[in-house]
Amino acid sequence: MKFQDKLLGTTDMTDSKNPLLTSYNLSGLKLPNRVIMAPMTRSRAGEGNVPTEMNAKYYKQRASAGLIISEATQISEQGVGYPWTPGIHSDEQLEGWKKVTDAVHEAGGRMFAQIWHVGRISHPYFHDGDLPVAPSAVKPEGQAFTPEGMKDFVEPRALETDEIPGIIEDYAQAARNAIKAGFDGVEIHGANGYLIDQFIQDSTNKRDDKYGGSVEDRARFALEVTEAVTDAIGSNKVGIRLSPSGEFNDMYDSNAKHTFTYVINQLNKFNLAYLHLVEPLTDVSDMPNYLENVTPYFRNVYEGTIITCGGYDRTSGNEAVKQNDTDLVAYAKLFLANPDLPERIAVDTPLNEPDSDTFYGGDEEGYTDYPFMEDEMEEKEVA
Ligand code: 8OZ
Repeated sequence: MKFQDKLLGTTDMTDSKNPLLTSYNLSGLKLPNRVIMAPMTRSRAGEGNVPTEMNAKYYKQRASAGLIISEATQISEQGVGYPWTPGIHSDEQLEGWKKVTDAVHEAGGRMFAQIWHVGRISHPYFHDGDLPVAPSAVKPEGQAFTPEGMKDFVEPRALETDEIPGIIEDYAQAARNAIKAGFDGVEIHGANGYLIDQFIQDSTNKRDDKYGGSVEDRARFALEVTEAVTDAIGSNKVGIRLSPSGEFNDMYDSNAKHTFTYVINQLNKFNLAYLHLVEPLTDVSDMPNYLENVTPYFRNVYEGTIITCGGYDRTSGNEAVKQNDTDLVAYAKLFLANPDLPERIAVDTPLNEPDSDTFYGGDEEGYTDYPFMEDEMEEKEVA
């Protein structure tokens, strides 16, 4: 019997040793465990930003996750900001994704697509020399990663008010495309300093139309995207990811706690599949109005399912579920390096170490060649 079947058959809410391995009803989608594969950019898509057989193999290997969330996936050409990241707007890309979702489903898994527009975190290289677009013409500190190497970020072009409905429709169309390509749902990427986050936070949104100014107006874009996407595919198939204390991609908000409390309160209206919270990756203890631990705080604000992500291991993940700080725990690097992470949590076996040299770009090395426990046991038997 495959581990996945065993797990489906044996785990229930009474698994007190490993609360992570209890099942969960995600808006009608039955998850056999609460170990979620976090979205991770791997920069290994094929020509035309089309997912490949190799990408299908990578995700299939990880099908024992309670839920796989895909790497960030562009809703349009305008939304591109990194090399070899997949899109979900062309027919070829949909065909590529169909191979991935078929492989994951065949192996007993479930998968959401993370839908993404990078906004200012891009470079004219990706736009035939045109400027990247953003809420306001505020240049990020730092450099864009291009196939020609690192290049300084540029000052983006501020979007005209009448361009915004078209971008919201691109998110909705990407969601319809995801369902067509066989995904079980979508996660709106509202985190980590990309377009939606650039609208929410006041260091990157200096607009004076209805999409900027007060927190209500800065949140408008995120909420209109959420409304369009839920109208397109149904709220039970939609999650959203936010990073309320994140500084990645040169982000800052003068009152982050207040800003995100407003956004998350508003999200309660949509009855989403989940809210996915990224814990801060930097020390924010000296930043006024920033939360050091976002998940326990927003647990008391958000009424639905929460996924938390950020540095959890087996013990702290189990503890977070047991304490009811969260419903589900997403693992990034540990899932990258351990294709059978739920099985390893079940037997409490040592974990493979992720190799950061092979995180982005390249081939099967550091992608599909991390060993399963069975491989390790066979190696021992041979030796
Ligand atoms: C690391 C490198 C490239 C992209 C994110 C999509 O932060 C990303 C990303 C992370 O959400």
